[in-house]
Amino acid sequence: MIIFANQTNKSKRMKSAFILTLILFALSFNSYSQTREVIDDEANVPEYQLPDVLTRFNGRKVKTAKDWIKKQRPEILQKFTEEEYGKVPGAIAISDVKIWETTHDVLNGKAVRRQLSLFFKKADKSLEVNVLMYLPKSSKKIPVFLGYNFSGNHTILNDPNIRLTESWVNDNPSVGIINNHVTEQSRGCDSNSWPVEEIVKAGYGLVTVYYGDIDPDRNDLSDGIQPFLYKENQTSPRFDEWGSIAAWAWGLSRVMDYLEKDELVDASKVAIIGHSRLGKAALWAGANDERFAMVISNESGCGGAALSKRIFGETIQIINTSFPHWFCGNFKKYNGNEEELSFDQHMLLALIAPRPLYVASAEDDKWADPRGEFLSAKYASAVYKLMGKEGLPVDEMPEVNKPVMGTIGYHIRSGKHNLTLFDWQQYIKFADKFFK
Ligand code: GTR
Repeated sequence: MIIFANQTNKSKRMKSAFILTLILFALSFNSYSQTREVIDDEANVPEYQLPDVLTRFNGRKVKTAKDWIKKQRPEILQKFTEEEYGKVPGAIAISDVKIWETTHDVLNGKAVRRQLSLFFKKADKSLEVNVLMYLPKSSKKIPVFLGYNFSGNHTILNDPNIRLTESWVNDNPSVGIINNHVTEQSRGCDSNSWPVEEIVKAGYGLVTVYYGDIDPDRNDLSDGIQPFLYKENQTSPRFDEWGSIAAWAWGLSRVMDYLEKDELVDASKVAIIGHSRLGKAALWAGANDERFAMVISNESGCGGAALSKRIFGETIQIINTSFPHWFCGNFKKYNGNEEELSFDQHMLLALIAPRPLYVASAEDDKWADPRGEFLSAKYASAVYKLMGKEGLPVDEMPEVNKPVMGTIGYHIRSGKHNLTLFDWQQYIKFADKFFK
């Protein structure tokens, strides 16, 4: 059962009493949360209260689009920044761009392949970010999907011309990723998730980057982009400073800085897409950077589209324990303590409004809580409506493999946690609806 929290003074007083009780409880007993089992049965979901996206933290109601834009939106963005993902403590711009190639007759003469590197430099530090683009041949500027890949640009297609990343990569010996480095063997190993020909045929470009070029996905606070902004003697981000998800989101914005200057790309039509942890990064990038015209979250789950207060599948405690580097330090205080959150992920989705947003789940991906992802999209819709857009066109979760598309799109597909051709086909349709 969901109850919307109403921030009246009385409820605030009750809340304080409740917090005190909770603290005392936590001190005197071994916290229930520490031993809490993973819930994957709807019948066992505990009752929870969601904050209303149109009620401000001071209790006032948001009644107009102007109030949303001027007051509520910045306050919500600030909460997520300080309490969950962490702030970027300064600015770093692209130092150099090196275009390695622009080849006009790839994919049987239908596409252009461009490869380039963005360089970031500060004092003795330097970071190279490889960008791979496939675009349909055209005299016009092309709308694109921009998304991170998991193991290197060369994994999305078996094309011997794609440059290999030299960054640290998660080991996967079965495809030839050994000692945290890619080899020739891993070319095309993730091509099932990247239907490049279909994307190009539909009139879209694909721009992809290996996320580890921005920040390798390991709990090492000395690599990646964050150290570029450490103050003297600082060795890790402060409690309210960027974790890896915020770093990856930052990276998407820097790629956008480049795309705005690329003569082949229509930068007013860039859809950012991400699967799983990269879906979390895409949502956070979309919330922060309104230049992204569309945001697509593929099974982003906990810390992405799924509600945190709804305890189902992965929880804050689990994610913060498995991946301590993903979120900012402040987010750890919500481990097993979700009721203390003054916000939830439907408010993150609302930050995308009024831009088109697609949230996708998979039936067998209970870990990401499909229903929690759907409800989040549903409760974000209030902001879309306030801004004169449809939001999600349904109130109840649609059947499996029956996508729905308002200004918010949603589907739950059959099968496992993955980015599939079916998912892409829906994203292309969704993009057609708004970009063509
Ligand atoms: C899981 C993690 C999820 C999700 C996933 C992925 O291990 O628990 O939150 O991000 O990884 O990125 O594939």
